[in-house]
Amino acid sequence: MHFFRDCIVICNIMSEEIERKKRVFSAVQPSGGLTLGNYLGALKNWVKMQDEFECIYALADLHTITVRQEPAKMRANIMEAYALFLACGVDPEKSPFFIQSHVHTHAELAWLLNCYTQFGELGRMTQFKDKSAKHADNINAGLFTYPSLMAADILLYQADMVPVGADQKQHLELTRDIAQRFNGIYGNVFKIPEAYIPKAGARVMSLQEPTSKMSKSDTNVNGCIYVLDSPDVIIKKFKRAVTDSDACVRYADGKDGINNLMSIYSSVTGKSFDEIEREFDGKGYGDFKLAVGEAVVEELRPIQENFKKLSADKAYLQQCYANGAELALRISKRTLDKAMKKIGFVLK
Ligand code: ATP
Ligand code: LTN
Repeated sequence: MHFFRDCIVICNIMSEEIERKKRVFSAVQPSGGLTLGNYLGALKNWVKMQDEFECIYALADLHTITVRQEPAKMRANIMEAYALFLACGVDPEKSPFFIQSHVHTHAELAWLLNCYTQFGELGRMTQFKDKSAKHADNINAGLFTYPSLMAADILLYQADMVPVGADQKQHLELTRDIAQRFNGIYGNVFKIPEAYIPKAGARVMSLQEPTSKMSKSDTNVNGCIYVLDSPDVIIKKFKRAVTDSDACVRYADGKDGINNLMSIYSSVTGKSFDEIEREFDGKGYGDFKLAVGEAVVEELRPIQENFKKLSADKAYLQQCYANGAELALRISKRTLDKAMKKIGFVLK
């Protein structure tokens, strides 16, 4: 008798636990060389969120072909990114982690959403404007409709929260607008997701040009730290980081280089800006830059070691992404079917 009562209590607790957990979805493009910006702005949070939330993560490989890719390099980038994300702590046992092109519902819902997204809205996206300026010879329709595919990624999973760096906020807002428009016509089909933008690491800036974000497409290699850079290279890049003539480690307007280094140090060590200012009181920029470099090396060391082991085990990686895709398809197909039915398609 007690046994059955206990079972019911446990089941109730478990179902409350399942109901209470919010769902998180995020994706990153495997477009080569994960940067410290990607890691601190996105990935580190992915890992942290896994215990508190029900997380689903993806490599957005379909998004990468908005910019011309070399086939062999593209394949290598996808495999490297998959292993690297696991090495950073994405746990496929806790969070389905899949490759976007393996789950056909993404491209399908993206087409549907394209028909509920306005030309004017897409034209206002700053990423579109930036990327079309950068790739003036290839301003393709995919680059323009990129945000509808991103909206499909998110809305398929009825995600409550989407952890991204600050540069993706505008795309998230458009996703919400598209979802609200669709729901306004057809009833409650999509959950309206919230952006989750971490304070520390939200926008890691280039070490050479601290007014623009650290980016793998940066032409100055010293501006960008890669997660797989060797310790020597990392220290060298930090030593060369642009600062100012004030020679005082404090967070203030106009000190973009130092502000950026303080943000990086804070997000890696967990120290507040006040603590950092006290730690380097009376010390020069040379000491500070070295300390930031060393802290970053220590943060990345275990990741690099894990990466080496994981990338040698192709069978394991394959099993992880196949399982991830199977689960993702099961969840996303329900949303796609619901949306298609509401629009008026005849389902098989
Ligand atoms: P590109 O250099 O081509 O613009 P990217 O480095 O921005 O690419 P994305 O795939 O667009 O790479 O970004 C992956 C994730 O990393 C996103 O969540 C994005 O917000 C975050 N991110 C990218 N760069 C930074 C940065 N400098 N600081 C903080 N977060 C970043
Ligand atoms: N557009 C994003 C990558 C991305 C994404 C997503 C992020 C594709 N689909 C869904 C969050 C949710 C980028 O360029 N960083």
